[in-house]
Amino acid sequence: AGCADTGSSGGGSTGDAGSGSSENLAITFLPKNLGNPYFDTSSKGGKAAVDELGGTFAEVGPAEATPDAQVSYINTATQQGVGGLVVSADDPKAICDALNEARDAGVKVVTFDSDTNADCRDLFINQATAEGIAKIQVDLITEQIGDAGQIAVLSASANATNQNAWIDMMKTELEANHPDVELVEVAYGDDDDQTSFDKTAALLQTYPELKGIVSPTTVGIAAAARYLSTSDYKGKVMLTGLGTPNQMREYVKDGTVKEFALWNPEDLGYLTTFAAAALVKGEITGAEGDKFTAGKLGEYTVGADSTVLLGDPFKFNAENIDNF
Ligand code: RAM
Repeated sequence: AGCADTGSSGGGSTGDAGSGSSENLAITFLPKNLGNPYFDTSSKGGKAAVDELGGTFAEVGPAEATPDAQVSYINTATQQGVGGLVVSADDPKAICDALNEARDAGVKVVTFDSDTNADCRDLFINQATAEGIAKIQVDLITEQIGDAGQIAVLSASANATNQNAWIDMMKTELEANHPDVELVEVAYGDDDDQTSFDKTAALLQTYPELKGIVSPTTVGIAAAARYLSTSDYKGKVMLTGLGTPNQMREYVKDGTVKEFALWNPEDLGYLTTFAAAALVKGEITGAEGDKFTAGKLGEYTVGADSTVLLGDPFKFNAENIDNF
């Protein structure tokens, strides 16, 4: 299933005299941190796409999702002369200089999952609209607590671009449409399992009236579910947010969690790689209206602010969790 603009010439890209053989499809994935099953899955999709494209895949990343922990990995990728660098940003600004140095050296920079400021990357691949991700979580928690009472948010790290955008929109949505729900605290588990577990315990202790916790991070929701599942709060304090079906299955089955949401991280990694490759090949520049084909996922069009949208989030519950 080729697209119309490749084909007979053999090269496909414009510019210097070199043909397709000069395409640098060494693609490096740099997640927020290593050891997170969500990023293991997005990297799996990324590797599948790199293999299809005949390139070389690498994954590197820090142990902790702190604001500038990714800088040294970006610098190394630049020195190595990779073709594409794919990043889920721990901070919208702290890694910008390093990314722009990479771009000056010819590396195509694509953010996915968690963006930087728009002037430090060529493209952002967004898993779903921030409004949509915020709305689905507000709908889930308000439904589960009967649309009244105190809730808390257990987020990832305090500087995470994606969670901060979602939380802002969740606040707006709560204020506009859920006057009887009070958001009492946004706590940060740093996308670390133990920190998230401890922060869950602290929230429950600090707010005895707490009705629900929303955790917009797969690490946070899994740790919070583990805490709740063996506590007196199980089934009394509601927990929802964004989780992977594999991590959440047992907590849906034991009644700790009713329903939560996510997109397909594997597809996100796959799409991001095809976008990076299209930039490397010169098929797109990242301008609004640019079109490229992402293998089995089909054709995508670049939207405003050099952003590509994967699709809509999906809800998981006891009825469907075994299908994933
Ligand atoms: C965690 C990370 C990631 C986020 C998901 C929902 O794995 O914080 O950035 O998109 O949760």
